[in-house]
Amino acid sequence: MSQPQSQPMSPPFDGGAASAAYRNALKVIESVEPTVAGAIRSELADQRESLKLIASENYASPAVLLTMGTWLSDKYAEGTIGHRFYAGCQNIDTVEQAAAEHAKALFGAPHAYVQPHSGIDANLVAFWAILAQRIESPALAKAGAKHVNDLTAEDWETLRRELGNQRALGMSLDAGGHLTHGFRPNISGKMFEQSSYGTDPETGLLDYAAVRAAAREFRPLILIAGYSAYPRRVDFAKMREIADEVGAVLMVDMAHFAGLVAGKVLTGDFDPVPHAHVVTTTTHKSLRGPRGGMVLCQPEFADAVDRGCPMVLGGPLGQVMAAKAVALAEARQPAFRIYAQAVADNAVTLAEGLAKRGARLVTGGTDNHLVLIDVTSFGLTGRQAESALLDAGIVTNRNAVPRDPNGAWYTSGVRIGTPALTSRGFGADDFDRVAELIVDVLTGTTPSAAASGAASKAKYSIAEGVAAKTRDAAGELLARNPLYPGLELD
Ligand code: DSN
Repeated sequence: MSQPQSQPMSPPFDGGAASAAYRNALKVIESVEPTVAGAIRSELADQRESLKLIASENYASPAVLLTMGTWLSDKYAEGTIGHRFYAGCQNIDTVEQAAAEHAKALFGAPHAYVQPHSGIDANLVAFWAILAQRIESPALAKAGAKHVNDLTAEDWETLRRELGNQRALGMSLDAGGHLTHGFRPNISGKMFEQSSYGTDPETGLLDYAAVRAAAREFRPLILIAGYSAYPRRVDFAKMREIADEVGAVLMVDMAHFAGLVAGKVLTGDFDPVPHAHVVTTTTHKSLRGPRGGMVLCQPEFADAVDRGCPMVLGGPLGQVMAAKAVALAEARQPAFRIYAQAVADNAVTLAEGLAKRGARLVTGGTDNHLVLIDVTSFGLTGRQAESALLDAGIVTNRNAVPRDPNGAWYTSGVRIGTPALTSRGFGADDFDRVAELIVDVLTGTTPSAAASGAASKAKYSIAEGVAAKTRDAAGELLARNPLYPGLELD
């Protein structure tokens, strides 16, 4: 018998139907590889039993998850809608078109490309599209050639040098920028000469005058905005003004806050879509879709973006594009706006709950979905804090803070976000209690006196009983806000 959905912040689903679907699916998987079936069961139990505060994670709906387990996976479909390198792609065309149309309508974007397999892939597509539109096309026109294969050896050599000699300006990693925004360990840092803008040392906030000064001096081809650990809104109208002033393309990576854009929490100057030339995102974070990426762009970049596969992407994943269509359809429902507002409101409650109990927060608070605690105020490194919280059933991730003395591995911060627990139905009182539990654990944790060298940044001990008491309290919160209520595997 189907059970009513009691999870206010998630799309409604029929618990009985979902239970039957997963029980049968697990039976089929178990008959071939029981280890995998066991891990699938165990992952659901783990997710149900922990306070998931990783800012980049969420819980997709059963409709989204089930869409991925289908034979749309078995089709090759390189190319784009209606222009494939393989025959028989009509159903892939249908799902790709549906996802693209939903994305355009949801975000008010002139063009959407839904093939990227991840955020890194989306950024790579964007980089190459910008290079193609701004560097390659003019070079072809100058040489009177239609295609790169028509260039002389000399013109080809010149073009390759130009493609490899461009500049990108992005937010520095310790200020909350992302590795794929031109940093050396990532391919983007090898493609571009990179420079960074940071945040104000006093306030921790983006300093637009400093961004303008950096852009004027560095003259990048691409000004990259967006972040994965900055707890504030960004004024994209201002970023576009800066880009225009220096003739740069404004690319915004909204992977973290796409759900807040979709849910109209970030609007006007804070909505990147009307201001940026190209916007990239993942689909699985605050947007609550399947694991994957997407590019939105102005019409002038559409042709180049649509060449993402096979330019830098392997064959599109039909089952994931279909799941993106389902998730985007969910995000177009009025309920998603309520969810997105709750994500932002809950982040404020969490920040206030932490701050009033003595935690030091980067920028002093939040106006998006995440909070960054500077755990040196508890005498800990990010690594120690992350591990101690995990011992107590609270899943977070360590993260650098601006000008971090402990570097990117041990770090001085812990990043926490509200999208996942808000999907479970956590409200203001719950998040205030979560703040209390986090502070209890951090206050009860001390660096290990016995450790020396690098180990002194990793080892810690927790006061007797704190982890167990926190687990019990977390268990109560989780029981009040069940994950996928009505979905039973046995
Ligand atoms: N891994 C994502 C995050 O946690 O922010 C971004 O790459």
